[in-house]
Amino acid sequence: MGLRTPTSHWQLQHVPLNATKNFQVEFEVRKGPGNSKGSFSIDDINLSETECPHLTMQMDEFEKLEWPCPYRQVTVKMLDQNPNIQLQMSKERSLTTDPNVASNDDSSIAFKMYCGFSEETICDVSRYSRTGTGWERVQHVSGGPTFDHTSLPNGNNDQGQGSGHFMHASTASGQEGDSAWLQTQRMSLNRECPSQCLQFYYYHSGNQSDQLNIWMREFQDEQDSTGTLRLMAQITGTPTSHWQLQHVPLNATKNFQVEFEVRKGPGNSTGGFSIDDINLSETECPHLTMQMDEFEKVLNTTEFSAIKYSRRQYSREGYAYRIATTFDGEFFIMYVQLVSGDYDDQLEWPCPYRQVTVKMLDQNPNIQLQMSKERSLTTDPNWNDGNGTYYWDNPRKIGTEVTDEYDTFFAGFRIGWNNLASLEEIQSREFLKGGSAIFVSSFQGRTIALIVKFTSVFTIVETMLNNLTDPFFF
Ligand SMILES: [Ca+2]
Repeated sequence: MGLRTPTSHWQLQHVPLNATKNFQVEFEVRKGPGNSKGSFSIDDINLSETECPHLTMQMDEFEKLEWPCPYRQVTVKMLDQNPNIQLQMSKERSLTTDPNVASNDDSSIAFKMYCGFSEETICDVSRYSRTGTGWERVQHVSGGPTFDHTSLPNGNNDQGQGSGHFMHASTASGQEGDSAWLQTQRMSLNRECPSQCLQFYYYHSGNQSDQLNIWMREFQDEQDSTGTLRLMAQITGTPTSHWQLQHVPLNATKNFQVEFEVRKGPGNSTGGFSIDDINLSETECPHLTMQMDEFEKVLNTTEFSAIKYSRRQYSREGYAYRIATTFDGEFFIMYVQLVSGDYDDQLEWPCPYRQVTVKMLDQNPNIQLQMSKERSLTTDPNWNDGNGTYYWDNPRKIGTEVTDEYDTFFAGFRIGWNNLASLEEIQSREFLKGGSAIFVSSFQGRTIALIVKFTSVFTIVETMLNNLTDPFFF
């Protein structure tokens, strides 16, 4: 490629190479016929095995366009111009274009429903039960919870404001098998590739044999009043002492509604199930969630070196991994760690170019108002210690055997970000809510980047690709 127009600032330039054999890069400065008082200078060369941003490439053919632009993800990043792209820590925000949003609506993600049960109309959800008291809109329950989730305070103050409402289905009376149903309105699908995420908080103060079942009812057409019911998730077992975040991927292909069923088990109960802050959106659910209750107390009472691990989880392709967090006295540190799993012999090693994202969740009840702390990296299969150990290699080969409360497996290197957020930042928004912190992560295939050079002071980057960011390991 050729560069001609003189500049008054250093300019960022991307050049896609598409090499298929071993290669070298050469820079040639060739004097033209005109007079010159200066020269060409270059600095901060980065060469990486990633795709270049789109706007520097020739686009041979565009997709046929639809208007209003339907459900495309746009990410705007204010670029950290650290010369080494592996050390960049850019600030980034995303939205999904919603073709149904009118100009007086500032919704920013593909969105269907939020309900914190603050209004008596309870967001037009309907409830029925054949026996028992069914779902009730309440402010507290004697068996717990004492407060709703929406108005739980930030920080480590466990005392709620006590003003909010939630939905509760008691299992304290009645017979085994009694059930209470709560159903949303019928939702219509807007996008061709269906992927919806139901998110809500629940509190379980019943017997461990009681169940909260989450059903999805899909309808063939407008005339279909019965639909087809599918069980999407079941919560049962040990009661909780905090509101718990739950994600349920739905993947509906037809118009649908969500139904929450509380079914009484054989044991005695002094409470039941409660739900609050339901969000239903046309996005993929995060793959892995780690909730740490009484988080600030943990910070105040344990050694900083104590690392908390999530349970092992599988990516869609079958890579097993877990996330971990710790606090160094000033900053929160997040790690991702490949671990051995059931599909290791069918996978490519070292794990090539998969995007891993970890997020410390802003627990604002309405997901449209959240400003979460997020970091991503791309697994580089060539990254090694110089002595033949590849950091993203099969954990059975390079890892050590560990046992957590569920399983025994091999764990590879912990690779992470040492400044996810400061304690001050964590306390400033709703990262701690009722004393709980929540971390989510995803692990997926390579995605595509778009970069727009805007001015020489700020570089605005639209990207869906994140470069390896400040990795380190112990
Ligand atoms: Ca509420």
